Amino acid sequence: MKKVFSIFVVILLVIGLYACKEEDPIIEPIDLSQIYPQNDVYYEIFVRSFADSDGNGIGDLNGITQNLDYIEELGATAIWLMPINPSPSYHGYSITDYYDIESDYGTLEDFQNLVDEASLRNIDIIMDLVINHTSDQHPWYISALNSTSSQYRDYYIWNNGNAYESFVGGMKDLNFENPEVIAEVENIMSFYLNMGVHGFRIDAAKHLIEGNNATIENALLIFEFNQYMKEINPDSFLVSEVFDYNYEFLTDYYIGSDSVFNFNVAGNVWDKIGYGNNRYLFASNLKKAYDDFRSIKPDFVDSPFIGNHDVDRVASMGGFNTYNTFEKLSLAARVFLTLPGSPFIYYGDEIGMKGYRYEGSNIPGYGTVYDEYRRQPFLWGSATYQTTWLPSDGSNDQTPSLLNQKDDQNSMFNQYREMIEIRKNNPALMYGNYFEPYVNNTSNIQGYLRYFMYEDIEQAVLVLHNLSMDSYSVDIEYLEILYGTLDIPAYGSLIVTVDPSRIEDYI
Ligand SMILES: [Ca+2]
Ligand SMILES: [Ca+2]
Repeated sequence: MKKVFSIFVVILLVIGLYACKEEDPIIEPIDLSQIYPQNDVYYEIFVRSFADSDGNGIGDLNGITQNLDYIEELGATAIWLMPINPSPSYHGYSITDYYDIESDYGTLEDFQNLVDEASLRNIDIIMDLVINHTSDQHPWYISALNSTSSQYRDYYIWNNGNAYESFVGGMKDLNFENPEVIAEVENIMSFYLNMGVHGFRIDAAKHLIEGNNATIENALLIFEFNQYMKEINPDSFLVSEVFDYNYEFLTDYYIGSDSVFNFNVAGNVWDKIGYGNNRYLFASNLKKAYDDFRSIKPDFVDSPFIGNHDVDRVASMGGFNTYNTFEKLSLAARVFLTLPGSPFIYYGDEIGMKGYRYEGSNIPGYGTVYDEYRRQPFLWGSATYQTTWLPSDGSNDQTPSLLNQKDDQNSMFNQYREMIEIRKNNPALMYGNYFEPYVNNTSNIQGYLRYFMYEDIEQAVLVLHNLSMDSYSVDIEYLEILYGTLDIPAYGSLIVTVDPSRIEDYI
């Protein structure tokens, strides 16, 4: 009897489920962010300078966790954390332990908490993977230096008793001819992927292996690392840092990388928008690079940026720092936030912070500095999270703080926020890598068409930028204005949707 009753209940449940389905057909909207997990809007954070949670003046991981609200408000969907492992250097690019957290920044528990809290908000975290070299304080190196019979001796590259270094400052290159070194890197990757990290930025990718065939050998080494990553998480993301402004040196890295930082975009923005040189080449120069990447990897995910920790702040660069600074910076932001890929915003650029490199200057109360002032404390405008580890050099005395910018609709912060929102709301901007220069490009107006199709989602967006000091009126057929007006002011932009069946008219 009990069994018969159970079967009866099951039959009723099945009928009920079918009835529900027929009465109430639920069509789930397509979540493209799930289909394209490598497309994000990144926020690059130098932890020491971002947010201090415990009042010692040094930024830390809990400071980031406590400010995920801010990162969400800006609109970023992912974070790149500059190195967080223990290191004797202030910047962290010389690691002494790949499996622990720099004590200034917190603990592994704090890091797990950050990853978990970010994940609850659908914010991905990628880490700097600094594997070209270790610190000369790393136990591997100390052991290798002290004994030629050390099990770690072959982790490094020896020449007349000296370990090879690509960079100065106590950074000793690892030996990628040694399979044990490769296994160590894979261990590090799996350790953090298992904590929930979304992926890695491969630091100094072009230096991993040196020599005549370096490019192809590095690309293949990264391919091997990426294969390993994808076995753990198929949606993970690997972006290579190949510090070169010539796109031809970036392309081969698409053999193994999901993405490569597009130094070509940065160089063209600085040159054409900052200095105003050969403006008529802007969109066509970008296209050349995209087409080259596409030849290796048709579904490449680009990583454009206009500033990072290795260059002077864009606000301080020649061309930007002379006249119309605010207008040019806003334009540069609208450009790189409408290009294909996952744009990387360097913390502080969204509030127009300045920053320079000083060659060995002595700063009272700190000591000798080199690139610290490219990585200055974020200007919160309130003491709560302000970091104070680096004395002010006065370069940001005139820069409005975040607090001052939030309520000002025309502030740099709100321009970034608005552009990120437009990007995320328009699949032609956010996804895919379609990019074709606008048919009527001139020296003053540089535009491009972005197009995207997935199942029944299809969109075409025309983006026009006025690179000149004069206003410019355009007469175009469009469906909807997403940003700006047909009278494009000096250094302004116009972003419109157009009929996707007629894109040939615009390119
Ligand atoms: Ca702190
Ligand atoms: Ca190397």
